[in-house]
Amino acid sequence: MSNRYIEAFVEDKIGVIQLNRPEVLNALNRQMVDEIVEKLEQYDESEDVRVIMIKGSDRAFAAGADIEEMMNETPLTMELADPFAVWDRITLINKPIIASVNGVALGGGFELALHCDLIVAGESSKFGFPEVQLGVMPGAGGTQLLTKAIGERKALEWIWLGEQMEAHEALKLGAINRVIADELVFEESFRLAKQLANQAPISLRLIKESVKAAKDMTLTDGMKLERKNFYLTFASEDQKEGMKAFTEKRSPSFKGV
Ligand code: CO8
Repeated sequence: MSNRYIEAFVEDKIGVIQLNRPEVLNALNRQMVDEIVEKLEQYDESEDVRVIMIKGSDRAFAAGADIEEMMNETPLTMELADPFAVWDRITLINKPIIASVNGVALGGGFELALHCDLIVAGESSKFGFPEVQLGVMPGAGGTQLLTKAIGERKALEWIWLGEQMEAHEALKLGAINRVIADELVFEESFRLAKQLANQAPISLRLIKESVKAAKDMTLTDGMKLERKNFYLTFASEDQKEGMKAFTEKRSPSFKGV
């Protein structure tokens, strides 16, 4: 599939996806979501990529689902096409994903950011779920991911009111990771991505699996998974390299095997 609504490039082992539909503030139509998911999967498999970044434009990370595309749907057309099911594939990506947010991240745009592992945002960026004002509700994981991130009370208040929230407020609630001067967001996200790209890739992958599992597992099962994943790291050359480098008082060089 050739990409119409995104641009993509790899630099320093960082796979970047740039949402590119600025005339409608990166409103997410179905093809655009397909393109994003396919590129995420390509990066996840690529040996040239260790960390993935998703960015938008200065005005918008993404202003939500494409309202024009959606407005004439019926329950049956949606049930048959099941357009949001493709989002489940994002939860299967093993590599770290960083959302680099300038401008608005609303509705499906906020959901896309919440599907990322880390969110770095500009100081004037805004987050929210305006769906309630359209007579609908979040549909690509918003009620679940936001609630897991900030708890039921705050999530209900935010989604019920449908209001945009300032980045600093979102940071205080724990919905996002970092707030940066607007003009430095991409640079700082990229720096963070490079920091992660220097870590042992297998450790990053198993840490992601273990931390994500905490949402669904009992403590006992989660502890068991963590233990097994810890043991598994000892199958990697990077474990030998990491510990050897420590004893030799030098920086490790990790290969991802
Ligand atoms: N869909 C389609 N077009 C959009 C969208 C959108 N979500 N957002 C903005 N646009 C278009 C506008 O229609 C406008 O087009 P035109 O120039 O042709 O009139 C252009 O982008 C610029 O927008 P504005 O003129 O409105 O710019 P403002 O700076 O005045 O306002 C806002 C910016 C506040 C972001 C405003 O555009 C807005 O409120 N947008 C809609 C936000 C919204 O309601 N989002 C939720 C959509 S529903 C949803 O996301 C459901 C999620 C379900 C799962 C996700 C699946 C992908």
